[in-house]
Amino acid sequence: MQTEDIQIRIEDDRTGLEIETLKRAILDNLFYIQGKFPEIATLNDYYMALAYTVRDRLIHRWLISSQTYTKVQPREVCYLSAEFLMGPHLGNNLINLGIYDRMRQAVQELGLNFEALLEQEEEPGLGNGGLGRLAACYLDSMATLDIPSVGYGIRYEFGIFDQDIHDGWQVEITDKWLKNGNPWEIARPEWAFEVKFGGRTERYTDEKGRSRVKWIPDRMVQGVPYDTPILGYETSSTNTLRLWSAQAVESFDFRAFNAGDYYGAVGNKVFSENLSKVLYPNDEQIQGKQLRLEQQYFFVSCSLQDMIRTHCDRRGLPISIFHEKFTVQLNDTHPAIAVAELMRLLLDEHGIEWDQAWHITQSTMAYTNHTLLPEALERWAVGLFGSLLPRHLEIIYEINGRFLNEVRLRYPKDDERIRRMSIIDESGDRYVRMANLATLGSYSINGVAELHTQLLKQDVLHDFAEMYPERFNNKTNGVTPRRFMVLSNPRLTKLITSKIGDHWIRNLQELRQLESFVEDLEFRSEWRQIKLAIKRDLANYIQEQNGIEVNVDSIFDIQAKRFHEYKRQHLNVLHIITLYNRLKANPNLDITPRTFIFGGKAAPGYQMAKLIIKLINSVADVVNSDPDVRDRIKVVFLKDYNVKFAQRVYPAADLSEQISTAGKEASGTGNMKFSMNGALTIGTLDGANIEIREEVGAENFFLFGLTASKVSQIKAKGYDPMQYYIANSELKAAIDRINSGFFSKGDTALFKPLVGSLMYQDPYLLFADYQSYIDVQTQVGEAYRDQDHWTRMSILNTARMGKFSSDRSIREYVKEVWKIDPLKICPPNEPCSIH
Ligand code: B1N
Repeated sequence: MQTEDIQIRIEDDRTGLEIETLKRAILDNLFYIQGKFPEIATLNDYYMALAYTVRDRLIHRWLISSQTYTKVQPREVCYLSAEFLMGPHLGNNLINLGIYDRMRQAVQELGLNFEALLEQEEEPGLGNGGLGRLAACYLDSMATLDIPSVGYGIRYEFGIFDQDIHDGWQVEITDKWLKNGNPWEIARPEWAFEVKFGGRTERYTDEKGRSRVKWIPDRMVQGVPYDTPILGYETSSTNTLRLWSAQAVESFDFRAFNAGDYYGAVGNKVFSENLSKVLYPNDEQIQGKQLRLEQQYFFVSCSLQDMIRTHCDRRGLPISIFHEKFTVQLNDTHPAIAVAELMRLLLDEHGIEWDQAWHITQSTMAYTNHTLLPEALERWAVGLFGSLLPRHLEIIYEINGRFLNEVRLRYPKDDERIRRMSIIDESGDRYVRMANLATLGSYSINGVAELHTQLLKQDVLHDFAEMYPERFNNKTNGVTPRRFMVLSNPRLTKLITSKIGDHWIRNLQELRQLESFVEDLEFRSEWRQIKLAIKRDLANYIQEQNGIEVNVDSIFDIQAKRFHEYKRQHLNVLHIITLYNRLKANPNLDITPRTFIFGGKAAPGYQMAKLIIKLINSVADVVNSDPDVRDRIKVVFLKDYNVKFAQRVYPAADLSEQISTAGKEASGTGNMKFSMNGALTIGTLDGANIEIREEVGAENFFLFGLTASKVSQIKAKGYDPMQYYIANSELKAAIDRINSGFFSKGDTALFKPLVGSLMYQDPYLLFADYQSYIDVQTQVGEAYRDQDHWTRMSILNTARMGKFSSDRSIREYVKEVWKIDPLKICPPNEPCSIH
């Protein structure tokens, strides 16, 4: 059938947007999909019926989009990421469809609780933190900007663990997000691919007399794609998130079975299905586990095979122009094996010569680096790598050999440089350096904030930046205002829209117009009342969750992010203990009341991070029940921080804690979400904080601490935290308080590892930044007393955050990296002459 002949023109219960149609559709889906009648339907049945009602409306746009792509054959971007932290789909899809309020009314007219139905959705937590959530924001912006794109990743059966707190300690619980079914995905078993592992390679001569290589694996797995539609805001463009699920390959199974090896056959099934079982919950500290490399190769191979099939089979285009039609963005080095895999597919499966294959590969890949932390730089032991991917190791050696020859020509007799630039680290046990592979195989390499890109060029990839300066560029991160303002902060959205219209939602720079309302007394009062109402909601949640009563007039001082020593949650704790000590010494001290709120997960194997969580909870127990404190400070640890919960937290903050050691946080994205919602930031000159401060103005930002260059200077000189401890009586008192067992019921051993690390190493310079942090926190407390002035600063933060929309980031990628044209998709049921 000719695609031009297909007309999707239906106006019925699956497409209509009128309230009556929506109501009918929900009941219809309850009946025919859930197989329930209203009297016995559960909340989840209604959620599913509602979700299918929304999905039906997406599918129409999705199929039109995919038909258009098939017809127009545009250049496409494939965003390869081991993590997509999507968060709940329902609310976001309603916003993007433009039917949020209408659907709420439809649901209410059916006698159902709309908020409860939204709450019912299990979030797909297929990511650790910022990196995975960035991928999700970018999918939203690519669809919104009509950029043909696919997100490729892994359909983990278990996402990031749920966090519980027992006796102050983090306890991990398996995340069974699929238990009630996932209405947003469609399995496509007919489009599965096979992925090979292990075995050996063999040389042979093909029919044209050329020497070729064949890979004879010893295991095989099937990747089945599960597709989720990604609709843009106020557009019909609907792209695909395609996640691969691992399954046993039948034929492979049977071979062992026929030979009588029943256990071997079942073993292969177990191996296969383990592949996509669970997300590695470590952010920024790699473990070098074989299963992780298997996961990476699995989804990369499926994704590249999928692109090639679309290109060659579906579109009938020659493989030689693959890079003209596809560009691949590598989300950190997790998918960096794509460089070797595309080479293998081109050389071994398509019989292309090396030079052309390398040209295609290098014109296809682009690499985003997300961290400079040495413990997060991926490297694989050569032995492990070769036993799992023998052919890829050969290809990597060949890439490396040719590359190092070039380096030798360019920098004769510079053996040190050769050693540093080699893809293979040979300084001890041999490792494959994935950052070097990704960099060499890519036409573009970018960092995620100005400072980060600068440090990347100066430090980790210095030699590469010197040799190929034109390939390096910065793309400061951004976040989607649809989820992180419109959906999560409806009150503020309504106020803003009443003043400046709603164009800011797709063009965030228009928030600047709010500046002209800063002098408007009425506006400031409304702004303040909204913040207060949101804080009340969070206070109720805290009461429910933790049984702690908090004062909504106190400063809501929030640090919500993964736990890591470089993020310095324990510096925040030192401030709390300092205030506590002051109150103990002087119970009548007049301080601005504060509620310290923490949220975040620690990697299950990261003992120090877990101990910091325990410390927060221990300090909370003491402070919250000490009559001397008289409610002037409260400490709250909210468990199980995830996207759903984050949406509740950002709008409620007065103060956003962005206090990483300068030079360590590549960008941060929570910093943007807080500030957009009118929180003020207390922060270091790190990551995107620097650019946020530039935008909102130094007078609307609480800056403290050492700069990145000062940090490296101090470290180079030999940093001695003990000197700060001795010289600073308040710092000493805070540390001694922990050491004495005061927060641990007399147990002086409990926090020893933490206190010891600070006193004798302090790798993240908490002691060096302590006094500056305390001083600026004092200024925060004073500033908050002038509510009117604080409100002005809050408004100006929101008004000046336009730069940090992920739409801006994606526009930059489109123009400077991908060079893709937008492609408008016709709205359903409308005559349309775009193509
Ligand atoms: O990526 C975010 C940045 O905003 C953050 O500053 C950065 O810390 C974060 C290994 C990572 N970098 N590296 C990771 C995640 C998982 C994993 O297994 C590393 N996450 C970041 C978005 O650019």
